[in-house]
Amino acid sequence: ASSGDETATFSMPIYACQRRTTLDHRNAVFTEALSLLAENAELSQDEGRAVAFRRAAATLKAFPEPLTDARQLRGCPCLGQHSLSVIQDILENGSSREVEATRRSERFKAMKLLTAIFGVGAKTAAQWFQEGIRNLPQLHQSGRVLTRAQQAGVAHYDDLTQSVTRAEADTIGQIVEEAVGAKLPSARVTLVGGFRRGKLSGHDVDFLITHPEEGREEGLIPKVVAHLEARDFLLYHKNNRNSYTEASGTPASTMDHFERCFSIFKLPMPEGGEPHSRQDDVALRRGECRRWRAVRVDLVVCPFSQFAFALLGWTGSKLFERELRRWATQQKNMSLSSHALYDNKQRKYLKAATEEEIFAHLSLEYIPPSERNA
Ligand code: TTP
Ligand code: MN
Ligand code: MN
Ligand code: MN
Repeated sequence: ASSGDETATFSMPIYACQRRTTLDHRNAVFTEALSLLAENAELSQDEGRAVAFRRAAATLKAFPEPLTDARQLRGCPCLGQHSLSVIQDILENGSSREVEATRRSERFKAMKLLTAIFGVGAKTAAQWFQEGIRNLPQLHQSGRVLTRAQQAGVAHYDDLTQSVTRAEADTIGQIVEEAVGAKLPSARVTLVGGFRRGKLSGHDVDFLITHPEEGREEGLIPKVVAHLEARDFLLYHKNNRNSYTEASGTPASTMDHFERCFSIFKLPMPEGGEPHSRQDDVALRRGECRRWRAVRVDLVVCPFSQFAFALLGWTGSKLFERELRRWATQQKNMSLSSHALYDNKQRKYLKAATEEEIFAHLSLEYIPPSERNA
């Protein structure tokens, strides 16, 4: 129906898992502003607000044209009063006062800096901030006792706050494949996380490992870790055993129960390459040859029958995953996790060998990884 003005109303599905969201889009100014507010809410442990801003940002990532007038947004889902006022502010003034004030605030800056330490979450950082700690020297002076993870996080802070390139991810992929192949031939290693969605850089590298004969994958992590350690590829690791059973499985939870390893790799740098970090410069001036950098790596092992669910769950984005679970619960009366899909009405688990089958069980159009960048 004609509405008497030029802005065509176009309809966008409500759930991000119903939409195709590519890495590049037309509204970065708006999505970056809303993402900063989401991040600030996460740092304040206000999950509800964070999700609201993440959903609003995702709506704009999927918006097909540059936004020049708020009226273009009629019919778009997940834009609450707060997000709309931020958008309006940017349209009128080129930036949002709230966003810029947050960006400059002492709390936001310090919380970002502290949570960038591996092993430090919002809760710990808030406590430190409360005690007056704003940066690494102050953390050091405070004499706080750090966990083993945090000690590693501080020691490799410069490297770990520098993004990982696709080339580095591929090099680590070769190292992981060699180690896995040595311990369990014909096991399969799949690059997941942001790099599977086509990102050109990331904060870490994620791998999913499985074996076509179910059961053979059990206990693989400690063996792979020993292999990597013997070759001096690990600066830090923390292994977790598989703790999943169908009975124990609150099936729709965010955390999964796979055998896994959160690690920091010692990645050799190509000879003659540029020194990467300040630590490198210092080492080189001392005459030490320190041609490596620290990189966060997640290794996850799953039983073959859960592979499709684990692949879908570990590919992300985090909002896309959240929306898939919300869709499953609200629209299908099903519970989706990285282990399984349970149909509450039929009271049975629905099997799937591929991601395509999971989307089909959920009555969703298949969305490939490169279009899950919500
Ligand atoms: P991340 O590595 O945190 O995120 P990312 O790879 O999308 O982005 P980045 O480039 O910053 O690394 O998580 C990857 C996926 O793994 C994400 O969809 C959430 C999922 N995941 C789980 O399913 N369970 C977990 O316990 C964790 C830590 C992540
Ligand atoms: Mn952190
Ligand atoms: Mn990742
Ligand atoms: Mn990860």
